[in-house]
Amino acid sequence: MRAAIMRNARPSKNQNPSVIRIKTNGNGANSTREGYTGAEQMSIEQALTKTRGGFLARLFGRGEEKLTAEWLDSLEEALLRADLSVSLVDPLMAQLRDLFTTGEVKSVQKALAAVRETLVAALVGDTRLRGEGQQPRVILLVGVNGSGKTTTAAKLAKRLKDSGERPLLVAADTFRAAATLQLEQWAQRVDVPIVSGKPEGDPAAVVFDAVNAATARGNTTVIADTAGRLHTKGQLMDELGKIVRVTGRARAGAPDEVLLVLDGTAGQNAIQQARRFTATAAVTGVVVTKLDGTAKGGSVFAIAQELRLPVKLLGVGEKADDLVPMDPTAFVNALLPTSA
Ligand SMILES: Nc1nc2c(ncn2[C@@H]2O[C@H](COP(=O)(O)OP(=O)(O)O)[C@@H](O)[C@H]2O)c(=O)[nH]1
Ligand SMILES: [Mg+2]
Repeated sequence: MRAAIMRNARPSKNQNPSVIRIKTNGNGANSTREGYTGAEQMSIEQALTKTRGGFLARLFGRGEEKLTAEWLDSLEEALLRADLSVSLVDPLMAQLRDLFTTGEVKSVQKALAAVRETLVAALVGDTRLRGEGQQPRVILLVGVNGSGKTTTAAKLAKRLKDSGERPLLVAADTFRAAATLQLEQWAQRVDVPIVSGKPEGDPAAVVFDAVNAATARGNTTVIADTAGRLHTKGQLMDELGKIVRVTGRARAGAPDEVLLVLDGTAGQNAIQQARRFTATAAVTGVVVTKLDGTAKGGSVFAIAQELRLPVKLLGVGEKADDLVPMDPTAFVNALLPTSA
């Protein structure tokens, strides 16, 4: 009963160790980004190098201050090539061209500030992890094979451990022995305890047992890695629904988060598969991985907009520390730097 009540309460801003807040000077354009650690800031800027370098950087390299119709054309092209969705870019460009025509926006700098503002607003929702204070908090990772679930589970466990939590990993992919082994190796590497299911066992039962184990052992957050499944395979999708239901029997209101892990190199294609997952598993947030390997980092905005879900975490490499929380302003500033 208590858990059910707490689930509806909004987590307090200051209690969440994984909350990253940044200070802005009011217009959002010149954030000091004090909320990110130096390493996180470097990670996100580095990860977006390809997206930025491909097309967006050209917009900054000209030393051009006065806004021109040609500059607006190249802006539009650059945004679309970075895989921002047409549904986001079209109204933004229409508005900018209006402001240009009426003379309200005369400089490149002002135009870019408007772009940044729109992009920050496009990253909808609360990007903090839910379930803070639950005992234990339960996070399920879902998605297709190869999207980065197992790696993300390990990275997230490390982040939480580094922030003073006591995470517990769960290998709920009982279909493939290799999958369990992979997470066990990660668990060892990041030095976090793990509960593994028996081969061919019922994944829902594994998560159920793990939540009970966490309650008994005092683990603060349970992170369950589930089997990769094709969004087109009905049976496996049903099983995901079962995992979610059974988890709720181990702790009322659980899972607190069902994070859909999407491969950032798939760009906007990831949105199609995502829809099947959101229909089945009450997805609460998104992790976009492999941002370091793509020039399509703009798809993060398309994903957030089209799915109306917050992108909460970003995978920026293959190592244990290569996971950063989403901070909309810092993310946008890394994509569209405030100076060349
Ligand atoms: N470059 C890069 N590779 C990643 C990232 N996340 C995962 N990977 C790689 O993607 C591959 C699939 O990851 P895995 O976690 O096994 O995916 P799963 O099948 O969804 O569990 C592995 O080779 C990972 O190292 C990331 O953020 N950046
Ligand atoms: Mg896996």
